[in-house]
Amino acid sequence: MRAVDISAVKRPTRRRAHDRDDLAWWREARFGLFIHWGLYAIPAGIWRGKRVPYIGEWLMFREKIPVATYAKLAARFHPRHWDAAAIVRLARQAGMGYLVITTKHHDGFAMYRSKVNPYNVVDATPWHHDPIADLARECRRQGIRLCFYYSQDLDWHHPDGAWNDWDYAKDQKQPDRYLREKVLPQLTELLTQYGPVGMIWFDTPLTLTREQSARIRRHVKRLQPQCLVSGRIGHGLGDYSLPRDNFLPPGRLEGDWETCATLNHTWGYKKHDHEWKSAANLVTTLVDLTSKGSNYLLNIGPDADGRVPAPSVQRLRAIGAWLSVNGTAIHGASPSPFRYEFPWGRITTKGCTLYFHFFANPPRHFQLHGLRTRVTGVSALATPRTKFSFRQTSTPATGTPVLEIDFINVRFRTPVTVFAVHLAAAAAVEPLTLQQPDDTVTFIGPMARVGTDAAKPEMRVGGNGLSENWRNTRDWLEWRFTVLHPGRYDVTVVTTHQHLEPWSGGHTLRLTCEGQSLRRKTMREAVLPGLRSTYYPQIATRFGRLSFPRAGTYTLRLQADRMNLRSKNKTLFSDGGIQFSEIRLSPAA
Ligand code: JFZ
Repeated sequence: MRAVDISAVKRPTRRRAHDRDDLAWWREARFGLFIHWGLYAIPAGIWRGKRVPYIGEWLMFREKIPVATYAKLAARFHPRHWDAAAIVRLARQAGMGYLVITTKHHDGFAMYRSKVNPYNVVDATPWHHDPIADLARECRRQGIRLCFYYSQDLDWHHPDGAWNDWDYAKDQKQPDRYLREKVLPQLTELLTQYGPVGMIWFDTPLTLTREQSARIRRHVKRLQPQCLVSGRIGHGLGDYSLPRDNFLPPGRLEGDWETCATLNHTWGYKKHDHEWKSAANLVTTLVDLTSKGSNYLLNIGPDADGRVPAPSVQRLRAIGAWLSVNGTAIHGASPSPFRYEFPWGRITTKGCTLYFHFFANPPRHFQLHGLRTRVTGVSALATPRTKFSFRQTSTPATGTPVLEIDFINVRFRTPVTVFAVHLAAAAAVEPLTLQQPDDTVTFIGPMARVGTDAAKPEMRVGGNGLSENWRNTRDWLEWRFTVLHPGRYDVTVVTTHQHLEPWSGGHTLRLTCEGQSLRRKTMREAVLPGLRSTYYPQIATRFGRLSFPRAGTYTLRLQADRMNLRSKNKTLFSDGGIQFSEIRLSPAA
């Protein structure tokens, strides 16, 4: 069974120039509110007295609840505390520019007035009310872009929808009838009943053909040409790309991306999920994603009464407070000129200004390697009159540009403090992987050359920056890099996996550089701390030591000597091969 390629990665098409403007508002926003709200908020992650360990909105599927049973929840849906104005105000207070609400999730229940299907919140509940009409009114009034989540493939209520094979025989399903009877007519309703719609956020394109995805896309663009289509329409037909949920890339992404994320570990409301991320984690994640060219779509799951959990409100307002001071370094900002991240923080760009986002108090004598462009000034973003002296030199041995900033009397404001570095022109940087001022060197997939001892490599580095289809010993990754300080360095190879899926380890890898060769089996020796490890554990294997006799440019290659492929490591979304994340060199102790 081939891993499902939910190719939410937009295939480059020869789009006419004006299409790009469609994304202008979305790029300016950079930060949006995701809202998962529906009948699944009633059981709230509890079924037959048992707390379920998985994401709350998947209850019907995971418990194989018959349609007749699940539909009874509608009779209990009467949210007395639903307040659309408050929710849109919360998005504004958080510094968000758009809002994506679930109009129909996988359970097939329409959270709006649907004339083409009675299984909806107006006709099937005692509430008899259309919350989407409220949100449309409030988004218009408060200047937030209204967007709709719509599950175009999975539908566990409609006989022809995908993935309910406990009520309906799989081989009896007619997907085209489901598109004709439900998907296309409901998209017509959504795109004609509520005014301008910013985007349709499709999801889990697991069974639909390319032709069906293309038909859905054409349908949306015919009704509202400006309405964006998210990457999970599938088959690369989206207007921008999405990685898997809660995924943070190892390096800068190319093109337009959006990462959707939870505030705890569920999208739909769960009574007992109190594992809320800290405001510091959330601000740092927003900075990380913006520096890598990705939007951040952060979720709330209102309860069955329409209330937004207080911990969600607190955290969104905390992010908003940070953006009220530092928003210019995020809203409308472009990614870092460097493809890799920094141990001290991240960089975002706006015109000829770089914003240095520090995750901790910057060292007095701060250094940055690789910036070729002349700096004209350095100031604190929060207090622009606070200026810092700086100088630019280059290392004698390798000619590597070095920017030094004298961060004297810095007032560090947690969780992230931002400095504006003004340039004489658009930023230009050294293209190669570079040794950092803390003497570490980090090698990431997006900066590698993919090669093979065979005719054509099968392995590739995916748009999300991780290796894909690395299932043989012929293909390899190779980097050119610059060492500034000769010496001996400890080598760590980092691989990863989605936290609910098995880790593909035990492969014997060979790392060669400068006539030296290190050969090891990947072992789960440590899980590296960091933002990414929450959902994609960074599994570290120590590979030994490399020596560099002089400063200069070197080549490093990573190749598998022996694969340890296990079918159990194959899942719906991963091919069971090596998921390479990075290699780290750190000065030998
Ligand atoms: C999907 C939904 O199934 C889920 O309920 C929620 O709406 C989320 C935002 O999207 O979940 C996914 C989709 C894609 C992947 C994983 C979970 N993926 O690509 O690995």
